[in-house]
Amino acid sequence: MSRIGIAVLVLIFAGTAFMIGFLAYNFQMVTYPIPTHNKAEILTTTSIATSNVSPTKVSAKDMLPFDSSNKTVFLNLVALSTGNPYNFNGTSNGQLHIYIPAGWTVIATFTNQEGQIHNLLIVQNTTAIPGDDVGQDGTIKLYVGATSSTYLYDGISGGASASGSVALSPGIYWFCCGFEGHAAAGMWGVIVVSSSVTTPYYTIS
Ligand SMILES: [Cu+2]
Repeated sequence: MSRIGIAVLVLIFAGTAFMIGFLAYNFQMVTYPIPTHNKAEILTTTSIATSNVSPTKVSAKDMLPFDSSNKTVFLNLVALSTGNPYNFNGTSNGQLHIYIPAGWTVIATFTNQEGQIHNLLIVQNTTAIPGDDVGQDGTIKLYVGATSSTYLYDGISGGASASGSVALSPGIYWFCCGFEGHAAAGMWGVIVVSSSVTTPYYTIS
């Protein structure tokens, strides 16, 4: 076989191997952003008071993806199509707690695998639990898949993804769906930003 023929075969083989690796990587990133709720991950910490934030509870399976070189945490939230339709990663009603070091930036990616339209907001809440309009429960810090004028009725359809980023000051927030009534139906969790957190992690209660 000629050298050119061999070179072409090598290029085809290398290109195919690269594409398989690329597809496998993306499949993993989209399909397994955070493990969904299962009993093995239930921890005893349920308080959201910042004074109770304990970095000693970090274990490898509870870590969030992050890049410490630029203080960025990747929050991959998915509305799953199974169970409660008003869920993030299979959790509802504040079960999922995200802990982020003060001064870090959150890059949030929201994927909707559910049948209804949803969006993702981060709200600095002033009430204990969300009402029908989370804009009445505090200050909205991030809109993903909607805007400040559309979040009550707009979002992304099933199969779509959207993302956004925000730097949050120390405090307690909700991540929630802003579509009217969805957070009140359970589609919310808690973000704690604190200087007592050194590495991003999460717990599910
Ligand atoms: Cu929703």
